[in-house]
Amino acid sequence: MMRMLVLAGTMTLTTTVLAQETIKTTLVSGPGRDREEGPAMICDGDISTKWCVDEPEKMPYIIILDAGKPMDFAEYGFVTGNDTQDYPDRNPVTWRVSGSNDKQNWTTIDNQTNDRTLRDENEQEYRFKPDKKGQFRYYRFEFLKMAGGTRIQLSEINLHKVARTAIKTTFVSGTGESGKEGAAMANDGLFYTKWCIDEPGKMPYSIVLDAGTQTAIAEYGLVTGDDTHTYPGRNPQQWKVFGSNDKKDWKQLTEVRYDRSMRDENEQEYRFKVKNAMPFRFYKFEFEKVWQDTRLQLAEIKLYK
Ligand SMILES: [Ca+2]
Repeated sequence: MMRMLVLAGTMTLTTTVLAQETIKTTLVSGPGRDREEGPAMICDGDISTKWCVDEPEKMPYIIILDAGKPMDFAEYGFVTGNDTQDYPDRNPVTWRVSGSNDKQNWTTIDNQTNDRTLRDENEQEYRFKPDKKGQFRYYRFEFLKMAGGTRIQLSEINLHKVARTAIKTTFVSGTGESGKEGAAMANDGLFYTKWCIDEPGKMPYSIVLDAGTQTAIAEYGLVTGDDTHTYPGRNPQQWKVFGSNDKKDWKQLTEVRYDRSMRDENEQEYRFKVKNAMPFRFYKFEFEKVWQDTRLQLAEIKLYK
């Protein structure tokens, strides 16, 4: 009972800390309906509501947000809609971000052209670091092109004060851990070395990483191998992530089934969120299924706080 209470307390604390890292904004203007699926839904703090508009004559679609006072941010995040998986191609691929203090003189702080970072997943956040920073009260997002067609949908635009930072981890153990393509290669910091294993009798393939101190991870990244494009089907399809402080008691943090977001590309990182993040020192990944047969390969596994 006592233990449950402690865990619940930690979870609340983590949520609060994360919430404070996001700047509260209000909508100044944007195209679309007044209420449901209107532009105000982009900054209501609720990822289950979204801004969704298809009015080609109004393109580029321009959203202006008010941060209340001049301030800068480390990263901005686009959160996909609640049904983006069923209705793909509504994510932006080309956009520009600008800042202003009078809504007339705008300074461009970021430009993305044909960027395919956003995937057709529901309610997932993708974060970007702007090229420039400045103290601005107003931020303008101009969406010039979507993945397909003229309809855009996003559930939130977040301005984050603190950037995600990678945690320095050390390798503890893993399936097939020795050798040139052993599990340790997924934690050597190099994208051109990889963990590559095909031993069906040892599935699920597991790897344990040490974060050094108890650290809550908000996200983790899986990096595809250096020849995944030539040898497709080696990306994981189903896996679980666990946390522990003693390498004995493992608490399951997240489970991914039938992941379709990782593509057969070389040395590409795909980020995944951890819901209910809690501080742990050790993290274990168990890969239960790969896309084709039984060979798994990953160049790196990265943890972010
Ligand atoms: Ca590596």
